[in-house]
Order: sequence, then C-alpha cells, then structure tokens
Amino acid sequence: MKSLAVVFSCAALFEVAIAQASAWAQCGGVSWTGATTCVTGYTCSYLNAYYSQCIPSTSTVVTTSVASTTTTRSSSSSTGVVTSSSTRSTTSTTVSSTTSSSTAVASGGPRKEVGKLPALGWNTWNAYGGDINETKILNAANAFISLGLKDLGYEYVNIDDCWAQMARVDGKMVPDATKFPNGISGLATTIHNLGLKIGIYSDAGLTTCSGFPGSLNYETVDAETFSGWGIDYLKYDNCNVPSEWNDSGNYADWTLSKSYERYKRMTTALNAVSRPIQYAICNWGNAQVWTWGPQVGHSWRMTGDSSETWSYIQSAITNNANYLDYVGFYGHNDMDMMEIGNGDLTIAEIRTHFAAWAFMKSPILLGTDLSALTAAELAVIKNTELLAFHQDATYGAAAKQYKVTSPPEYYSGQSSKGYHVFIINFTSAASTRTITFSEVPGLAAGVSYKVHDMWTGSDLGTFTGSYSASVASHDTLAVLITTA
Ligand SMILES: *[C@@H]1O[C@H](CO)[C@@H](O)[C@H](O)[C@H]1NC(C)=O
Ligand SMILES: *[C@@H]1O[C@H](CO)[C@@H](O)[C@H](O)[C@H]1NC(C)=O
Ligand SMILES: CC(=O)N[C@H]1CO[C@H](CO)[C@@H](O)[C@@H]1O
Repeated sequence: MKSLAVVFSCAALFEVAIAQASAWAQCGGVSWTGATTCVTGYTCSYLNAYYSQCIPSTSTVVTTSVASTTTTRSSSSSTGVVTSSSTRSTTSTTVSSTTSSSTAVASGGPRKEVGKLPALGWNTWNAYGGDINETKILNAANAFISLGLKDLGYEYVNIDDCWAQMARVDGKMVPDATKFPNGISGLATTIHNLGLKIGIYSDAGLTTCSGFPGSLNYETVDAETFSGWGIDYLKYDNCNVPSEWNDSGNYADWTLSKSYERYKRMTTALNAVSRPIQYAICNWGNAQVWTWGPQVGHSWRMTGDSSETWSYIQSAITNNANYLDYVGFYGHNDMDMMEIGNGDLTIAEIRTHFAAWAFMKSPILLGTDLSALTAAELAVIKNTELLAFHQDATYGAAAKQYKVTSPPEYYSGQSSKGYHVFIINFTSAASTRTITFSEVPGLAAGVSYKVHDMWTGSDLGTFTGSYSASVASHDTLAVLITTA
C-alpha cells in the first residue's frame, strides 16, 4: 500500500495544473475555470453539475448516479417542508429532557445535544487541500484565540480528507503518523484544552475523494473510533460509491433512495456512541437532500465544492435562495466552506460571501491560513451583528426572499433584536436600493422605524415608508429595523 500512498499523495490534489488536472483533482463543474483534462492514466469523470474529478482510467470505482439539479429542484415539493418542520418541532420539544449523552431522538434522527445552530469554525480543505498535519491544525486553533475568534463563537476546528493511512488496521481507520505524531486523539485533547471542538472527515463510499478508506459498511466501527478519539463533528462525503448503492432514477420520496440509506446508516451509528457528534452530510445537493436532511444530519451541502470565485458565491446564493424554508434549528443548508482570504475576491464580494452565509444560516467554516487574513477581512468575519443573526438561539429560520427577483437580491428575517433586511447587488455597478417597509413581512407602511447599519454598528436614522441607500457592486446592504 505504500506505493499507492505515493500515487494518491494528497499534496498533488491542491495543485491546479494549468494544462492538465492532476490525479483526483477537480476537472469541471459550474464556474470551474481550471483544466478540464487529466494527467495520463486519469479520466475526467462527471460527479455532479458542480464537480468533475480526475479518477484513474482503469478504476473499478463507480461514482454515484446523480439526479440533475434542474430535475431535483423543479420537483421539490412543499411536502418536504412540512415533513422537515414537523420533525423539528417534534424533536425540539424533547430537547430539554434529552440530557443523557447517548439518548437519540425517538424518530432516529440526528442527536439534539449538538447542532441546534449552524456550525461556526474552520476546516483544512480550502486552505491546504490534502497537505495537512497537526501543526497547521493547531495553528488554526491557536489563531481562534489570538485573533479573538473564539470569543465570538468560532469553535469547530475541522480536519478534512487525507488524515488517515491508506489501509485499515484490524478493521479500523488509523491516522497517518507522520502528519499526526500524537494521533487524532492527542490533537483532540490539545484542542479541547483550548476550549474548542474538533471535527473529522469520512465518506459514504468505499474510499474518500482522495482514495483513503471510506466508511460505507464500516459505519459502526468508525463512529466508535471517532467517539473514542474525542471527535465532535463529522463531515461525511459522497465519493466512490459502488454501483449497487446507486440511486435508481428519481424517487417521489427520496427517503426511499440509496443515498438516504447510506447517510442514515451513519446517523444510526453516531446515535449509538457515547459522544455527541455533529453530523454534516456532504452529498453535494444530490437526491433532494434538503427534503430528508433534517431526519438524518444537522446540515447538508447544497452544491459541489466551493471555489474562490465570485461566480461560485453568486451561484451558491442563487441556488440556496430556493430552499430556505428547509432551514431551522438542528437543520441547515450548507453552502460549503468559506473562501475569505483565498483568490482575489474584492472586499465587497467578501462581505456578501459572509453576509449571505450568515443570513441563510449556512455553516460558516473558514478555509484559509488565518494568520494571513487582512484587517479588512478580519473585520468581516468578526462582525458581531451578522454573527448574532447567524447564532440566534431564539429565531431559527433563515432570512428569505421577500421580493422575488432574478438573481435573488432581497431578503428579510427576524432575530432577537428585531427585523433585518439584506439586499445584495449582484451586478457590476453601484445603485440605489430601496426598502419599502410595507413589502417586508412584519413591517408596515405609516410606521416610523429606526434603521441600523449592521456593518458599521451605527444608527442611520428614523424613516417612515421606506429607506434608500446606495449599494456598491457585489456588496450587501445589511440593516436592523426596529420600531422607533
Ligand atoms: C451507477 O452510477 C454510475 C455513475 O452515474 C454509472 O456509471 C453506473 O452505470 C451506475 N451503475 C448502475 C448499476 O446503475
Ligand atoms: C507540517 O507542515 C509544516 C509545513 O510544511 C511544517 O513546517 C511542520 O513541521 C509540519 N508538522 C508536522 C507535525 O509534520
Ligand atoms: C441590489 C442592487 O443594488 N442591484 C443593482 C446593482 O447595480 C445594477 C446597475 O449596474 C442595478 O441595475 C441593480 O439593480
């Protein structure tokens, strides 16, 4: 297996070859601008609309069948909303009495000791790809403290793919001892001693996206291993699913799909271990995951992998705007990990990236070398008012479109502080935007409102009927509105 470890070297994953994509690298998908052909011996294979990957040409690994996003979206029904929200209200009533750490909810859904609010933290992938080790992860954990992020609620320090040895030992996953000289359990202890939580990664297939052991058919032993190491969060990917686990076309009820069954097996396994582990489904928005996600995990990815581009941010927002009714306590649409600090996003684009992930209540997992963040970028990720909206323990719903436009620009929602409006300017020039109070649910014409800027933390004045302001290109207006 040593030679395989070289072939599948995760360091290679991080490089985006100009001419040809490297082994296991991305080679296509919505808004992908890199290479679309693979190095010799690998073939570019379609995984979903957002992600094609270079897999070995001779590989017997079969990727999951993918319902087209267009099909799945158009057939999304309001039934799913009713199901998921009734699941939530049933289970939330049991929360207060659910204090035993091993108590699973009656429905068999995800545990309720964790995951009420969208996760706030960091993950290795967007910063380092597979080129990870203990030092880099501890640096991020220490930066949470030195930069004041821990005090603002950032808590999860998550390991993505490429932490394991290529082969199981006695049926169990084993950490790569070079990358993790103290094992994952040693790292977990250090991170817990800092007052933070630690996440890990596996895959609902035979192997992970980078070729390391997957958890399909090993759900129980892997959940026990993770719990024993002190893991607090699991990201569960969707690569290398064997063909007998393919979904067979479209289902009227996607809880009958193989996808559901693969992910639900891990729910059952996690519910049986002593440690509460937050469960992040990562099946890239396939199989209408938002309709069954609340019964299975605490969050579910809505797209393929993010990229450090404005086009990805715009597409993730535009897509998720259609599914915000599925978001609530213990269940969150995941727009994928943050790209703040990566690429050449403008500060306006960074503001919109952060604001939209916050007001749509997506998990916010930073994905960069935190020590390299600029003061302006830090100010965005430390915005206390957006973080308060994201982490509001009283109001679980996302801000939603109150006025339908294409692309979707106008959102409103409620928090413990009052009503909020968020307006994104998706186009390429600044323009004046107006909040007409009678259009916003909860507000009315003929009432005087105090309008407060969530970016600067300052009051903008008292207004009746409407409030207007200039919104820069790709920027987001974010205001709190309370009765004057
Ligand atoms: C499973 O899905 C893959 C990828 O879509 C496809 O190539 C393969 O033919 C499918 N296998 C079966 C048995 O349906
Ligand atoms: C992790 O990688 C960095 C950068 O390559 C290196 O400086 C550090 O010593 C490595 N740590 C471990 C534990 O391998
Ligand atoms: C939300 C917003 O302000 N959108 C505007 C962005 O700028 C263009 C002009 O280029 C306007 O047409 C949009 O209405």
